[in-house]
Amino acid sequence: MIPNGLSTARLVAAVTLACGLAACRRAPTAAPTPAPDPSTVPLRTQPPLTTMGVHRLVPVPESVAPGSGAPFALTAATVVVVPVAGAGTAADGTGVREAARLGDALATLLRPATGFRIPVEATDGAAPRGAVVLRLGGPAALGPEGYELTVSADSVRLTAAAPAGLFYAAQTLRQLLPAGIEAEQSPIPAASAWTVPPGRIVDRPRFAYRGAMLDVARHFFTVDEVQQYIDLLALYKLNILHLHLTDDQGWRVQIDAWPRLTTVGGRTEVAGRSGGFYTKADYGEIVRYAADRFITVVPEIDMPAHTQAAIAAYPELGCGRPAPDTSLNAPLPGLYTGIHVGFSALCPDKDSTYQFVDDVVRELAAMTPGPYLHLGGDEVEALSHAQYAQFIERVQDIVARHGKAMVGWDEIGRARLRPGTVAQLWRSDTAMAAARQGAKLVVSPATKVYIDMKYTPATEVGHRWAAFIELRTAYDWDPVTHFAGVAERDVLGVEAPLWTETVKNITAAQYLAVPRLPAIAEVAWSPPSARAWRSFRTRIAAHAPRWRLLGLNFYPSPQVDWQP
Ligand code: TNX
Repeated sequence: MIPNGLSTARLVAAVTLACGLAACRRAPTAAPTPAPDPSTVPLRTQPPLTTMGVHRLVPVPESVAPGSGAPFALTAATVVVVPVAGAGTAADGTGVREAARLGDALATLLRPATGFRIPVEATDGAAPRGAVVLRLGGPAALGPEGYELTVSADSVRLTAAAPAGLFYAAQTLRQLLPAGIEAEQSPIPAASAWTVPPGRIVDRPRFAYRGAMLDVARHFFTVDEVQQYIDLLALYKLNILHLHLTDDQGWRVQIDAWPRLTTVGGRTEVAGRSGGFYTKADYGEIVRYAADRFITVVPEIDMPAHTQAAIAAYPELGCGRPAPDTSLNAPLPGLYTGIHVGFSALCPDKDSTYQFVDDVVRELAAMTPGPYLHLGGDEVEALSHAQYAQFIERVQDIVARHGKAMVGWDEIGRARLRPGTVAQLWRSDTAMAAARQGAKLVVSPATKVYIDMKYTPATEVGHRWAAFIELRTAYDWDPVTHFAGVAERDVLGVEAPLWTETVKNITAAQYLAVPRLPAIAEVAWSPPSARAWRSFRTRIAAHAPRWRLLGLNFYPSPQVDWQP
């Protein structure tokens, strides 16, 4: 599905066009701009909200009820309070520890811009006036991720039945404050500016699986860059980071039993630039950083196709077919640096292939706390139907033996699926074949959520094979009604893949992800009755000042009247 003759040279230059001062901070390839004199840079302030409403909230909550009375104000006297006794505190203390950790994280978020001390206090008594209170023990009906956020002049109360809900309540509180809250130093001299309007939000997600995929195989992304991507997911209440760890162009995760996968297979990337890989410690660091933000890592080792990097490292894994000529500076025989797909395949007829898969799955399962391992299964051109089906059936059994559920791209619907296997829909009817076998679907239609697609013919970075995807296209669809024959119960959730053939660095990734990823996060989180494009386009407009302060590059879609 990849067009030939892609002009990689022209791609990233375009990305920096929309990149303001703060947005360029982390961009290694951005053209150097002379540092401006801080005294001449106007301070951008976003006024506080005066009534509670959906104004700036993305994803839009299930219910928002404005209150009467004065707003809550963060002041030099504000404390964050975590109750340690009373209803709902887990007997084993983990709940209290998690609430305390989240209290610390919230205070850490509020301190730099406000300049207030904001101590965190564990208490078994009543919270003092003016406190921000995080309490576990809300009604079970809120579910594992829901929350209530109640704001009055006296206090802000974040309540949830489980820790993830407290985290999401804090993200909502963050968005109710002026964007200046994201600043490293106070941009707002008047303390009275840090107010939150009175009212009550009750909120919980529509889908349990709300994901984003980052392809670190076509271009490698460092641990720090992946963490920046995780921060973006967390702000919009996404809870799955699918890492596409291997492909023809690179193998990016250490496997002790097969060391050449990374020492050889990780050496390069698209266009012959030097690649990279994650050691087990690196991978663990990503998993922990994500988990602290209630994000589960779903690692993908794509097979049987998309495996040229592994075959270059261990030629016996293939059936002896030569790799296509790679005109773009491959540094070693067999390493592929082009962007064709479908040509490579693990040899499905040798038992040694399944020993390899078993080793990889065993090591990957051991370093992955989440329930899913993604084994790809897409775009196989080199095998017969029978070979493909037999391969998928055998590797599913291997994943199950190592205690995980397998996810595969929708083509796996052509094989016999085990109960619990998940199919990721991207384009084809084979997703329905999977659903008919009882598989749950992760919905990723290429024409809506492939955020490696260009926004318009004029945006240079990205592909165009599936569609041009402007912001409204990414927003205005429903994951259930969009597909004939799919019911709400078939859908586990929604995921936005970012393939990186054209994406050389995190600045380019952000340009493609923002604002589409927040739009897709709302598709995954919010009830259909609360969603509407006209509302979304005004709400998302208020996020631009926040992105600038966060140093996030974004595409300033002309469909939105962005706030300065
Ligand atoms: C199709 S979608 C692919 C990827 C490419 C992508 C580019 C899918 C399962 N496979 O290998 O990177 O198109 O848009």
